[in-house]
Amino acid sequence: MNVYLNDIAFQGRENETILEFVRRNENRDAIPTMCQDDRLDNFGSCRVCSVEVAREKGGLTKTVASCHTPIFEGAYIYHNTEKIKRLRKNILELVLTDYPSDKVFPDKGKKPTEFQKAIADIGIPNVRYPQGKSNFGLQKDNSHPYIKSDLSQCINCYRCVRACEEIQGEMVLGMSGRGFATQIIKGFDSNFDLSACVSCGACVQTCPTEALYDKFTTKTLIPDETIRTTCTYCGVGCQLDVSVIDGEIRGIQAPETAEVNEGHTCLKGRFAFQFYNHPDRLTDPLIKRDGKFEVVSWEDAYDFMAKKLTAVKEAYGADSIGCISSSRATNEENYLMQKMTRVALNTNNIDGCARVCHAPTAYGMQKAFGTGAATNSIKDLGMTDCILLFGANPTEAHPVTGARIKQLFMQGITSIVVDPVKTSLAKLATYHLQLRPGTNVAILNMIGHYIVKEGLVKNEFIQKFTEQYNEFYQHVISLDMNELEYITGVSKDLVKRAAIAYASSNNAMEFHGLGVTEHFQGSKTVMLLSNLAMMTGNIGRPGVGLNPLRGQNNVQGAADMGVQPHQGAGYMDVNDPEIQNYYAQKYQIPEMPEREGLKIPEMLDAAINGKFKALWIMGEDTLMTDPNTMHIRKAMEQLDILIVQELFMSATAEMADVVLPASSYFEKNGTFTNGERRVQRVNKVIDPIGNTKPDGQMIIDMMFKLGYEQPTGREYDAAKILDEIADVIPFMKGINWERLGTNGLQWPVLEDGTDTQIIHRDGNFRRGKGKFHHFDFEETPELVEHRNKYPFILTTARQLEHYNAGTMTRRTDNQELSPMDYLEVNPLDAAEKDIGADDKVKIFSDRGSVIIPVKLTYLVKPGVVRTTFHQPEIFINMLTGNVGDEFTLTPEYKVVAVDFEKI
Ligand SMILES: Nc1nc2c(c(=O)[nH]1)N[C@H]1C(S)=C(S)[C@@H](COP(=O)(O)OP(=O)(O)OC[C@H]3O[C@@H](n4cnc5c(=O)[nH]c(N)nc54)[C@H](O)[C@@H]3O)O[C@H]1N2
Ligand SMILES: Nc1nc2c(c(=O)[nH]1)N[C@H]1C(S)=C(S)[C@@H](COP(=O)(O)OP(=O)(O)OC[C@H]3O[C@@H](n4cnc5c(=O)[nH]c(N)nc54)[C@H](O)[C@@H]3O)O[C@H]1N2
Ligand SMILES: [Mo]
Repeated sequence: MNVYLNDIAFQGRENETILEFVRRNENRDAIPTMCQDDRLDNFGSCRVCSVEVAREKGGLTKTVASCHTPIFEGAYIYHNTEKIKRLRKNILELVLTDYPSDKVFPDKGKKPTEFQKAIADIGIPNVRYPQGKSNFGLQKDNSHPYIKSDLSQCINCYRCVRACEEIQGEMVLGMSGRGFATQIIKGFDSNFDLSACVSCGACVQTCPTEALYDKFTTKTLIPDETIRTTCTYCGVGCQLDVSVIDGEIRGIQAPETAEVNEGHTCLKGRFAFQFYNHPDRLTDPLIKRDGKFEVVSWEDAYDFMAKKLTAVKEAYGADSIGCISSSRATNEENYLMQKMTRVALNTNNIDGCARVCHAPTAYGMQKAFGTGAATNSIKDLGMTDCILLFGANPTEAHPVTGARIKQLFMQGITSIVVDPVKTSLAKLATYHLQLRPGTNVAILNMIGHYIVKEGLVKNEFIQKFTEQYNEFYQHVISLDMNELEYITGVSKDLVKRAAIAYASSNNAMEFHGLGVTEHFQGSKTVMLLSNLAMMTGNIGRPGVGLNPLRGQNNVQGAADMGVQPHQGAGYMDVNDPEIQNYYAQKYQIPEMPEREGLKIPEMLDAAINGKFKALWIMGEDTLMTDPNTMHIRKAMEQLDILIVQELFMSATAEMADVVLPASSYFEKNGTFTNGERRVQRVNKVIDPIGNTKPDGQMIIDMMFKLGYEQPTGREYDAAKILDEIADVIPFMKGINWERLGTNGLQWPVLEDGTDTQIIHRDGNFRRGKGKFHHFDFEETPELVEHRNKYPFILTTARQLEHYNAGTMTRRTDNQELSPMDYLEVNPLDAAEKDIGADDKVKIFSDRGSVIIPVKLTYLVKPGVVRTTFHQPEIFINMLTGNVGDEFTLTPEYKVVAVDFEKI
């Protein structure tokens, strides 16, 4: 398309607006804007971006808002004529009439806001009108710990209102009043604290003035440096721009160029960074002597550990030692940790948090497809027309992905939520199957049955690319729907309609979470979810697939690196002698340990049985987050040595004999792999706090003490270790530090650097053919054994503000936003037990009891109670039990037989 800009011809692009065209061909500042933001729908209200357009050279011109006017063939655009300059000045004059005169220029030492920049670009007009705005000089809203407002600076551009709705999917911000009285409101009020704000900060980031700003005044800082890194919290893997002044972190923004988060992030990524220099940070190595921690030098700590570990190995054998690695740490550190365990401690006893999390996903998907990772990418949400969200709550746990899903739900996409809780997405879904916790296999058998019965299967795909469909077919077709309706508590008619909706969509995407995996039948559920995708041909192309919402920032990476007792780096079977040779050669050692290692619960059981003597934990608060606290405590007490690498004196660190102070992710280099297999750089932002070291450095130091010389040298150098990883793991062959650039690469990455957005494409399953499995529903032993005495089902999950053990988020203002874990109870159950809204209850299971405040809510059905596990004051895992997934031993945190009473 030929389009002329100031009479010079340029090529226009399909669907481009005049603003985009001019900015692309001239520069970003060519046209000033106020109400426009690339991430928002065009609004065209301020008209500062006006330009003149003619149909032919010298023809009559029309003045249009460039942000929402498309280019057309042969258009003649003039964006800086005298007429346009006058118009812009007139508009600006009107806006400035009601804008504080002392905010026209940036404050001393501050960066200009977008509006101040526009004022400078347009030129300051004479203001001829009297002030009219009624909220001038209104009190500032200081009610939210992070987000502040000063509405006298508001220019009514609506960007915050649109960002709240279009980016986050909340409708907290709005405009109220008319004429001069028009003003931003938060919920029904003028303050944030009583609103339903989720604190994502999108409004602050888009606001072109400081009408909305954050506690850290991030927008107007002039940093010494802005360093891009990857968020430390969940598996979405947001990119963050961290501003540093004088070696201190002063604020975080979400870069618009980030492929993963496109200029958005949640309150943890944006605001919850103050933990990094909190006075509670561990700064020196500690050794416990006579029950008390003493500060020691690194050398003394290492010597002590080496001596103890060697003694344990000599007395009880290498397999009496084990390590738990950290999904919070980098790939390079996880790689080193598993390598040290295998080459220097000579055991396969290495495990990680996937054990208590998504291990069934990895296991089940490997069985069905051959690879245990998400098949598609998050951006495929733009290409799907049906979302099945099964046992996941992404608006709390994966907020940026959750916000995208919420947008689609609000736009009316076919949506099915399977969850015992009426989550915020369940409320918006076309179908919400509110099943009894623990009955996933039953409901998936119902869904399978109806799809088969309605003839909605893709026979050609099944014939060509899969095996054992017939056995599955015979199984589901013969099931009794009335019985399963009774078991699940969900009407069979509703299940049928949801099944038909899923199977008759063109492209259906499945997402799942811990509501699937943290169950007795967790791995089986994953295999049945895989069946659904295969039987309807919803796999191997854009907009479909099976997409586990992986939890921790680097849980995918930790497993890739070999943090598993049965598979080494790159998922190769440690029991296979050929594989053992492969690793021995790569690691330059004579031989690898032969026997598959112990999983975390097996290590702990072995400790209680006196066979396991040394545990080394890097970045996991095992005592707080593993199930059945008293059992874990007992196991830890039996150990000869417990080593913990931590940022803080966590509950687990308190139990340790040696505590090694670790540098946080801000203080080191490396990579994290997000839930869509994307390996992204973690860039060091500041120097290590106190006397801390990166985990990778500690491990290299200890490898050396234990007699293994790491070939990349004595320094933890992430780029060099990444090269070693690329040499060992075939699907990471083409990865190196330089190539990762700013948006990372999704594995498999070929030698030439080509990466992969979708795996198992076109029926090419990694394992050859996709495999169907079939199972009967089985009641968990937890309920079979205990429900008579403990008739309620407790299910535990997460909340937006806090992250797992809460060691980090509790040391930020997030604690002010959410100070406590609550037990959510249905009002009918509460009434029966005479429990009121402000009461506390004692809740007990076969393992123990805790005291917890209640919250009455219809979000849970009668008979089910729910809570989170973030606050050590409550320590909810005192109640959880030892039942786990049959194949992976992943604990059943989601079904606990309990009872409770008012105290
Ligand atoms: N804010 C925040 N974000 C986090 C975390 C955090 O602690 N805080 N943790 C991170 C980690 S480690 C992980 S693994 C992810 C987890 O993220 P999610 O998988 O979303 O985790 P949960 O909230 O524990 O559980 C998900 C849902 O499963 C439902 N559920 C419970 N029982 C059943 C059942 O029997 N069937 C079905 N279908 N559903 C059930 C619950 O009601 C809940 O809504 O989040 C990550 N992100
Ligand atoms: N009841 C109940 N319990 C649960 C769950 C549930 O749903 N219900 N979910 C389970 C799940 S899915 C998971 S993944 C686990 C999570 O359990 P954990 O892995 O124990 O949880 P985190 O809080 O992420 O703990 C990681 C620890 O690492 C530290 N840390 C952070 N960064 C670094 C670093 O760079 N280096 C080092 N050395 N340390 C660091 C933090 O201070 C923190 O104490 O909890 C499980 N527990
Ligand atoms: Mo997790």
